[in-house]
Amino acid sequence: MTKRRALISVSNKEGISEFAKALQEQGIEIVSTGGTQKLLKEEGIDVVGISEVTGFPEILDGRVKTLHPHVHAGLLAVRDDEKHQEQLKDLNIGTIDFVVVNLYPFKETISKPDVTFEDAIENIDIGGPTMLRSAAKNHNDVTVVVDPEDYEKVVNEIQTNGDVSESLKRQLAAKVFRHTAHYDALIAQYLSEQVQEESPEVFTVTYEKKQNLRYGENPHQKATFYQESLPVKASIAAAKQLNGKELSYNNIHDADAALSIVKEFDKPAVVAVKHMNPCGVGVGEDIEEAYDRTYEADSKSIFGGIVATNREIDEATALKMKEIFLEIIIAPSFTQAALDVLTSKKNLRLLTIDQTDEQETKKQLTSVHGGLLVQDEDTYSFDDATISIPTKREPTEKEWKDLKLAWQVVKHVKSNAILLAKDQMTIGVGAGQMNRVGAAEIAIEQAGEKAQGSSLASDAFFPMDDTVEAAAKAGITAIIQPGGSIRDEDSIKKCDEYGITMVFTGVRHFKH
Ligand code: 93A
Repeated sequence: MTKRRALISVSNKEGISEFAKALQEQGIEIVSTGGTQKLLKEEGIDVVGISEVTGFPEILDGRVKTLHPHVHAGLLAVRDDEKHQEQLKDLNIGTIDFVVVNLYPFKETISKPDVTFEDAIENIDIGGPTMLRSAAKNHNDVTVVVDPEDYEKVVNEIQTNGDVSESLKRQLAAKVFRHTAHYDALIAQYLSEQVQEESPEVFTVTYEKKQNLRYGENPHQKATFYQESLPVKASIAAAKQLNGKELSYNNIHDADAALSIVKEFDKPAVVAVKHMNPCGVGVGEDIEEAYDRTYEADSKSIFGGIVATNREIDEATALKMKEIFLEIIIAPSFTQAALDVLTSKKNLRLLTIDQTDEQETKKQLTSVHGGLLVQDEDTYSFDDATISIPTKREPTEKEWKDLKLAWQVVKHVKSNAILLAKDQMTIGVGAGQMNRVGAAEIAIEQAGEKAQGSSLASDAFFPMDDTVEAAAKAGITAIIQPGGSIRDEDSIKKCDEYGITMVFTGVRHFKH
């Protein structure tokens, strides 16, 4: 039997010497490319240079080193196919039984803040994926290892059984195609961004596992959290957990929602979220005042909620937060004194998320059975250019402040959504109703007495004037909504009748 051969060509050289030594001890001959060969030789391993195999030098600054029939025929030949074996013999090509390859660090390169386009391009590995693919296609006869984590497994099987089992070979091949697909998807993403390709003919995205989750939305559903390969700093995927139990599926989803809302505000703001909807939002001169308002907004629903803020949490606020049961607190940072207070609750999850990131418009992905919906994120908040006031009365300064807050938050409430705000906090939220006036009734009922003198936001236009009627009865004095219904005139008339001021935004915020 001819000596088995392993071709080793790695960028990440971690653990490679030990692995090569172990293969050599099993009587396997090692073949390597320049850098890998040099390192293995220094470690005292006998290595045949790739040029000896191909009969060709490494050329074009290493762009062509393994792209040769002596390599690829050696990988792709089917061992029990007589014709294949005859051809190899005629051409004096030897088989390669192991391929150990990991690729030029493309992701690491494009992650560098000062990366040049040329540098990115140079780090697109061509020869490596080609070998990986050849070997993985022929995994019946070839063992292919792309992940240093698998070295030990492979060595163990060879030491125990003399060879690698069929099942491990197949697992390794599947891993290779996942790996090369991921690698190519990153390149596709990078280049598409460079040329600003919108809505391409195929949509390539790729994610990496962040963590296994205990379960999904419910305990009988399996779940995993995958993060973008280059996660945005100001995202739940980039959160640092300082305290508390591991995050659950619902925690991650809700925390993401809370973060989106709090990012709407420049002034100190605190948001409480329950089941993907805000139950309280407060804005203040400092975090403590903002928290007081958030709590007062709905002191019942905040129980068990997810709270996010855009300011450092201080001791005074922490002491108040500690009083009630919260699932998660998210902030850019905590003072040491605040941490001392909050970490006394062992299970309370504390997350820091850097919120200073410049955010470009991100794509939002929603899976449907059999497909994927892709849209730009709804980043629109307030634009004087599209705003008009069709009623006789204009909002007062105080009404403007509450209208703006209501409009910034209603966008994040499941449609149909009606939200009431007063004194820089939400006081009533009607979420996810199948008719608009139904959502208004819920918000008004929740606000109770507080509805008097409050402002109302609606995520979409009023199909008829019944919401204005309900608002007037509750003592609401200002309304903000997109406008654009064929019955707008009815609503305007009704507003004027009751002295309500109404703002048309010209933009709607459905959220399904
Ligand atoms: O430049 S390449 O695309 N052309 C090739 O023919 C080739 N063969 C192996 N890159 C190629 N490789 C890559 O070189 C491997 O995937 C590995 O990442 C790296 C190892 O090079 P060295 O052994 O010289 O450090």
